[in-house]
Amino acid sequence: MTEFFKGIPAIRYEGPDSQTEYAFRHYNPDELVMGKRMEDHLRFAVAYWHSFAWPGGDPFGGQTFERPWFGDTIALAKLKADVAFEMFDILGVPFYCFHDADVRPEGATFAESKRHLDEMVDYLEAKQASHKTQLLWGTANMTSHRRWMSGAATNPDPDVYAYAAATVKANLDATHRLGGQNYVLWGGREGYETLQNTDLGAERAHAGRFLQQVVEYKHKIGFKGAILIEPKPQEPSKHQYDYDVATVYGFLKEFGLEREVKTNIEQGHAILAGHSFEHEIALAASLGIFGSIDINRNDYQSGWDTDQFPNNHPEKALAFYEIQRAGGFTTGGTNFDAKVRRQSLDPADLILAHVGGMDTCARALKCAAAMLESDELEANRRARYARWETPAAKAMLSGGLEAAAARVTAEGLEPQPKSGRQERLENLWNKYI
Ligand code: XUL
Ligand code: CO
Repeated sequence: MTEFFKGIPAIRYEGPDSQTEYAFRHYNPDELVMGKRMEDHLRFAVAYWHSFAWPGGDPFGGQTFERPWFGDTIALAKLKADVAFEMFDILGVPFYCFHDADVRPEGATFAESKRHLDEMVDYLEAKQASHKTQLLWGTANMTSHRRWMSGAATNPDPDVYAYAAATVKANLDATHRLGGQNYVLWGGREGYETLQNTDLGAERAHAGRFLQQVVEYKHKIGFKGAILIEPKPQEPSKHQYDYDVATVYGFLKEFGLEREVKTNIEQGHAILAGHSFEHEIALAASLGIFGSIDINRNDYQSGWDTDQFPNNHPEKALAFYEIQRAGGFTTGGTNFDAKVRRQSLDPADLILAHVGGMDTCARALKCAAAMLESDELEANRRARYARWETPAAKAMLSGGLEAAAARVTAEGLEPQPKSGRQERLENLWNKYI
């Protein structure tokens, strides 16, 4: 045991009336929700980067956190892993996620970085063997180092494309070895700062071919997990090619990958794109590309990607409702791609941020499940579209425009508008919150 979380107990479910700070009030892993354990529904994951690698900087100031594992040696990377697994144990989370740069020191060359990654993958493999927590997804950090400043697969320099290929190959191999259930690609620098120096067509073509190569390699090594794209409209780039779910779907179709690649949807990114989180989830589900979620929210006023822990269960219930309507997670899960605020210096802050986030999601899941089980909302939705089940309506979709048009005079159609019942349905929803 390290000293870092000394004195902090393992968190247990104590129910909504618990007066203990270190307790779950809603997250009860074994409780059955719609016939399935809550832990198996939510599939929580801790993000290694924000909890253990982020120093607390913002655009106006640098590091605020002082962690005993900060530094660029393998010994410190192992200490970081020790502390990370201590936190996973305290929280009882089933999963974690990491980028290469979070778990290993950067080397002077690619070969040295790769040696460091291999050594840390050995270490993480041993940790996973002796702990409950397993890998939800792995990924590569192709945004932080200056070599990526003009993009990874979309870089104007083909040598950087090669470096990106080597980096993703190494990380996919590592994820495969650690039994990861997904591999995520988030293209923070796959976009542009100014169109005036950018060949947008070439960059998109390179990104498409790159993704095909990733999928080909996944099949070659027998990786059974899902490949996930994480949409985001901007930040750090002014414009990112994986703007939102709809844009990603068009991109996947263009490169023949819509049956191979799904999405990891982040609430904060949905907000930046001008959508709600539940819209992005519902759209991905309807397109057959829903994979996983990053549950961190943004501040609605600041307009930045603030990566805050969820603390608003009515809002999250809308998201979990769409996830449950879509049949729930398969390989995906609920990742806290969230960081404590830079003034939250204490080890306890890290633990309690996750406790609050897990409780918020658990409460949201229970509301969503109760609403679904009652069928009240779904019955209304079915009734609203019921006339599409009639033969005349179905025939219109298989026939042409003229046949559909002919119905108007042949049947003397004069459609009478009906209430959308929005306020009544919102009141209904509030009954379950
Ligand atoms: C950045 C972001 C990433 C991805 C993984 O906004 O969300 O941390 O989740 O690279
Ligand atoms: Co994310």
